[in-house]
Amino acid sequence: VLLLGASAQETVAQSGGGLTRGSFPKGFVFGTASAAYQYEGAVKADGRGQTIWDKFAHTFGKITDFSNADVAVDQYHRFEEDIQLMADMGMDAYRFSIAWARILPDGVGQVNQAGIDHYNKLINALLAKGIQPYVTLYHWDLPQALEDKYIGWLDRQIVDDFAAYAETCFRAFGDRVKHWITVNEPHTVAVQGYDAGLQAPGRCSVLAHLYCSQGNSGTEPYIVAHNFILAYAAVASIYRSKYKAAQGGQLGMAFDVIWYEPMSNASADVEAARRAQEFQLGWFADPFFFGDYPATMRRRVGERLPRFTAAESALVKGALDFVGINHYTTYYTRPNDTNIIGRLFNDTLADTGTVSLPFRNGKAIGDRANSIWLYIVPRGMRSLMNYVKDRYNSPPVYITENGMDDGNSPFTSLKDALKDGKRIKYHNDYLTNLAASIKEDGCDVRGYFAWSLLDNWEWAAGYSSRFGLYFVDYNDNLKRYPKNSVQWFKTLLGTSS
Ligand code: PSG
Repeated sequence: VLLLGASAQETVAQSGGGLTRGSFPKGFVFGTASAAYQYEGAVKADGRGQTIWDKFAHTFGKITDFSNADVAVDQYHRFEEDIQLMADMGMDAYRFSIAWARILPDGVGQVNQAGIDHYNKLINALLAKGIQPYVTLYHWDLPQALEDKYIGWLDRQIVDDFAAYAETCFRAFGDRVKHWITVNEPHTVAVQGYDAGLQAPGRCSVLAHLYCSQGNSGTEPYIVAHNFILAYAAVASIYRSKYKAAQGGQLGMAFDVIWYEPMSNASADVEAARRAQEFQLGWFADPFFFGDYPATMRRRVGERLPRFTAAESALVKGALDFVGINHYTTYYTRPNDTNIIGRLFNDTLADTGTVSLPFRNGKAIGDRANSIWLYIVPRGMRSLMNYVKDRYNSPPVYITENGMDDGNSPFTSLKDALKDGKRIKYHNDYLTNLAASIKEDGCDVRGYFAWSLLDNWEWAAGYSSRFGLYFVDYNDNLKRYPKNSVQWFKTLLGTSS
């Protein structure tokens, strides 16, 4: 069975799996994605301020391999080389994030010209190779100064400060940047940062504050989420009134979305899967399309769920130009209203009254990647695109992230690490389902970004996880080597019929 699997992967690798650019609509955008803290390194260079992730990564016990991203993959200094790697594959676009603390080291106030200069160089170098910049304004690296000043995203003041930072970026880069992803995965931040406490700023109240010294898992995720939504709306309103006419760009957010399949056909399971999705995508997307949170959330979370005033609701509704979707995996879902573990570890999960698992009757839903949460279920992509189309009336969508990781074993030779047939099959199968959702189901999907260009620093998993199309040799000066998936993408992107 193992041998058969491997040879099937090789066949896909050689043929390109039958996918070509022609499998997608004209103008469909292909790119790779990254994030400042996971890539840049150079954390003290050119006046950059400290961020909550610098502090978190340097807190003992938070990162599984005891690493930090002080150096990461050094893209701050190697961006020209890396842009050549993108050009070699024939990529149309690059999604990267700007580090707020390079632009405004204290989060507010004095602009750091060296930070502006850096991103100008990066953007110009991309455009010189014909690669469009898709810019994330916030990929989790909040300036520590704002966490110290008012506990960051928990305070309404963040809305104005984020808007001022965004406006600085529109002014500096908006003549060349036409796609802005304001916030990456507000759901992940709310849940991992303020409920489970597994990511920065590491707040939670689970286990009687034994794990996090401060936080409230039952209330803070909802407050933070609310401020993300209001911050987006403030930024969109500024962009539309002051910059859009001259710059002509588009604004969106990138939502992390697991696809939930009912554990069985039983109506309780079907209901549970729907509810899990309302608590994930609905929590953030419903306000932008309907002006309020899902009714299910209001019913279950009650007074802990903040309310939009009529004016806020009007500002939020219709503020997204496109929906960004980071999609990796699919789970089975069933109801669970006595969720003891959920209550202990994760209060928003307990609020959903559901449990989602990658197993049914002891059988996995798909092959697993290296990350314990990442099961490979390509059909989930097509189901999810149809869900977005049906629930939100066909908004334009970009897949802002999709990919899988291998482990980082000291016993794997470089030669073997470059043989990533499993990754090729992953992208082939997810892209095949994406193409079907567009061509056969009529979903309006405009582009696809593979996570990630290079192996990089995978947050709490540190360097133990390798998501790259290119391998990075952490033992030899961070040298980049193409994995086989690079050739696969090159073939896909080079064929036009
Ligand atoms: C969060 C949640 C899921 C997947 C990925 C993320 N999920 O529940 O399926 S994090 C996301 C992030 C990026 C990471 C990448 C891989 O935006 O920075 O490196 O995915 O984990």
